[in-house]
Amino acid sequence: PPSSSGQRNSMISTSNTSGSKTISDHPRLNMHLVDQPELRRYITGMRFLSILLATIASSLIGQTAKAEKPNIIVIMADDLGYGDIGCYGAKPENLKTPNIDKLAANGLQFTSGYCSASTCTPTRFSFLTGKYAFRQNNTGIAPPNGPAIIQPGVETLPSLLKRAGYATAVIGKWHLGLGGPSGPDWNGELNPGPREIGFDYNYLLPTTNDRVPQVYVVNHRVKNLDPMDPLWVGRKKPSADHPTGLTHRDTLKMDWSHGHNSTIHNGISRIGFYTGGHAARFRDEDLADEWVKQSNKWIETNRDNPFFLFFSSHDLHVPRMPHERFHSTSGLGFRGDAVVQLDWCVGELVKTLDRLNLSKNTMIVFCSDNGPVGDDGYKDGALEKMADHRPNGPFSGGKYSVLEGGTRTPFITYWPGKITKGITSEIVCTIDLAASFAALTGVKMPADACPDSFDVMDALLGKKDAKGRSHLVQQDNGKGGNYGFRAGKWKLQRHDTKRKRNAVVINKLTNTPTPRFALFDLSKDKQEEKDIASQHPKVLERMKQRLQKIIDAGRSRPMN
Ligand code: NG6
Ligand code: CA
Repeated sequence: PPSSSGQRNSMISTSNTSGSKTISDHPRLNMHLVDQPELRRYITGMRFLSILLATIASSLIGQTAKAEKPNIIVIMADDLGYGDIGCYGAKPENLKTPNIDKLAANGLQFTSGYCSASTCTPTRFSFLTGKYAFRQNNTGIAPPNGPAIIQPGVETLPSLLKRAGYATAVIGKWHLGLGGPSGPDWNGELNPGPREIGFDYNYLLPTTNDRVPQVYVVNHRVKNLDPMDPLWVGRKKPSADHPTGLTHRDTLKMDWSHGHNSTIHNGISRIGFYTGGHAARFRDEDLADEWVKQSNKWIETNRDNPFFLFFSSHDLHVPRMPHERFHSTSGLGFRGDAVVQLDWCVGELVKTLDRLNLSKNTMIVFCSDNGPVGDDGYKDGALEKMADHRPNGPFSGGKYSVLEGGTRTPFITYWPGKITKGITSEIVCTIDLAASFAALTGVKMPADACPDSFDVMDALLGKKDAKGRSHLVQQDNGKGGNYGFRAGKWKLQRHDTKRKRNAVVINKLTNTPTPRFALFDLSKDKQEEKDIASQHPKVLERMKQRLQKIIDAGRSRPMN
């Protein structure tokens, strides 16, 4: 398991801005012996011109020398916990993740790498916009018919990268809504969507696979939709005889445990109802293969561009139904098998980069959208088969919680030859990728863009003495709920709504009452079990105020 202290040894050399003298320093232009007015005007004009040229030249040199344009792949796992990966402490007898471990061994592994929320939609919103999701309505877990959450015109990670000349794509789970205020027009144009906020191409699962419908959205359309069999998606049972997880429970190949008892597809009942679109429907088992296939194709097509691929895996979200060849490959049932499938995907993407000779010019970020969960609505044996596996590693809590396990997740950067290998305890978050990649690629960010995204690129590259963030707000779901606030070793919990410690994760089902504010010292208490607020009233007060200030200010990225 990784040590908590950073251990970086060598420094990465990046090309430096040119310190050469500008042409206005040339001695010949500094003559002062000329008397003739014409010649003087001429010289003054020349001097002005030369200064102008020098300024342009130096700014151009500065930009090209500083900006690097590697290909970028962000692999975001779904519901993957800190302890679910070999290099983060998963025991091999439970789970083997050789491909992800290889990324870490040849890259940089973060022990304080975070996503910004403990559910999917808010983390993804923040990852793309660089803005804390608690600042905006409508950022809680998106329903099947939810409209686009990120509005066209908002600066996003892909829109910034497009300005740097990148080809951009998202392949995989979306869960950020599609269409105008009335929601997606499933049989027509699904607009706005990813293409309106900076992606050139999308190949999506619209929400989550436990929500209807099970169809791919390619650019603005449902793929393979037969107009004679239109797709209908709704919240109410469409007819009295429509089979559901309640009426046809005995036909299910995976039973539900809570919710998830509406329309049945592929032997699994879901959240929400749908009819039609039969030719467009996919099998759960084929999702990962399809996304790898489409990603490989897209990478190959764009091999000569700088490209940005958001590979948005559905593993290990429920329903956990990996391809048959992965069944029983972990010791942990479907949940573990889905991790093995995820690891396979990572291996395939790396293979493609190697095959196309792109590895040395591609930076990969591997991360998760929230912490782990055991039973998330299906009886897939996750809890029963957990044995001594600890999906949240040394932390407590997981998905839905502001405890560390909710947002502290695997976070690995990989760029052969560029990243200083090792393990680091610097704090970084998926919300920082927008500002960090903008800085790397030399794109200037408008002052009001990505208000909570910090440029931590040097820390992501493992540069010597580079610092990550000094503080981070963690949240559970949507606007105004519960917060975690980490600053150094201190962690403040603020419960505005639930007033419960939500640790319904994994082995123990604790949902105990909590005070509105609680304070923990993470250096001694990773589990956040000992509230020391009363011993440290000044720290408590300072932390409360800092958090409130960040909430009120509407931004936390310094103006520059
Ligand atoms: C919850 C679902 C859960 C999961 C989650 C979203 C029920 C009872 N629970 O409402 O199964 O779908 O939403 O997960 O329906 S997330 O990772 O996309 O945020
Ligand atoms: Ca998730």
